[in-house]
Amino acid sequence: MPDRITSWHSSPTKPRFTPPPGAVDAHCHVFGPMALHSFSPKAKYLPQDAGPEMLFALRDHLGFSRNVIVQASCHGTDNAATLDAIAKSDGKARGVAVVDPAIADNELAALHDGGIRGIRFNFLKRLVDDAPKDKFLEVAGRLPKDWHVVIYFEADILEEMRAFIDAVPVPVVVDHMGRPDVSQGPDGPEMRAFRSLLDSRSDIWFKPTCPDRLDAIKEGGRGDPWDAFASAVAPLVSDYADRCIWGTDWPHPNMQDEIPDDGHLVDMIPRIAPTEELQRKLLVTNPMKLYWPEQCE
Ligand code: 0GY
Repeated sequence: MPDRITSWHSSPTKPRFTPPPGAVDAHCHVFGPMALHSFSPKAKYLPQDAGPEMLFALRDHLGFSRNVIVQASCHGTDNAATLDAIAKSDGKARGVAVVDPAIADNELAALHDGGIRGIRFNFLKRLVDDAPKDKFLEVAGRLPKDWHVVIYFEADILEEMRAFIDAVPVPVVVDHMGRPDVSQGPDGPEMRAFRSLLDSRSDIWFKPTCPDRLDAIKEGGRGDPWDAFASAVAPLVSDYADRCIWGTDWPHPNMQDEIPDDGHLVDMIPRIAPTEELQRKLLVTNPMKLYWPEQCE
C-alpha cells in the first residue's frame, strides 16, 4: 500500500483580502476520515485524513460562509464522506457527487436530499480508469431538477470534448477552466479555445481556480504568487462575470510537492476579480444560483 500523503498547508496565512458576506468556497473536498469512510480500491492517491472539521475551520479562517464539497476521486463513487460533511455543516455546505452511471433514480433523489446538486465527470487519466461518455450522457439526462454537471478535463482534449459537452442536457461547470496553459497569456491559443467553448453555450460555467496547479513550478510556471495565472485569467472573469465560481481546492489533491498557502490563494481573488461587483458575482451570486437556488430571488 502506498504511503498516505499530505497535500495541504498546516498553517495557512490569514488572507489580506476579505471575502464579501456569504462567500462560497465552491470547490473543495474532504478525505475520509478513513476510519469512517474508506478510500476506493481504485484510488490513484491515498491521502491523510482531511475531514469536515478541518474544512470548516479553514472556511472560518479564510472568511468564507459556505462550501461546495466536490467528491474527490480517491473516494470513487461512494459519496458517504461528502454526504457526511454536508450533514455536519449546519446547512452551510452542498455538494457534487461522483456516481456509477447505472445509479437508480431513487438513489439520485436520495443524493438530492443529502445536499448534492450536481455530478462530476472526470476525464483525467491519472485520476480515473475510464470515462464512458455514452453512459455519462444517459445519466445526465435523468438528473433531479436544477442539477448540473461538473466536468474536469485538460486543455489537450478540449477539442475532442466539444461534441460531448454540446450534448450534455443540463448546465455544465468546467473545473479549473479545463487547465489552460496560462503562460501563453490571456490571448494564447489555449485560453482562446476555452473562450470559444464558453461562447458555444450560454450555460457553461467555469472555475477560475487553481493557480497553484496551472502556474506550478513543476509545470514550468513561476509558482506563488502565480503572476501568469493572474494576468491570463483576469480578462476571462471580467468578460464572463455571470458564469464563474471560485474555490480553494482544499485539501489540494496530489499537490504534496508544491503545497499552496490557502491565504495566498484567497489573495488571488482581487487580482482576477478587481471590483466589488465582480467579487460578489464570483463568490456569492453565481455559486448561490447553482447550489442554493431556492435562496435566490
Ligand atoms: C481537483 C484536482 C485534482 C484531483 C481531483 O478528484 C480528485 O481527486 O479532482 C487533481 O489531481 O488535479 O480539482 O481536486
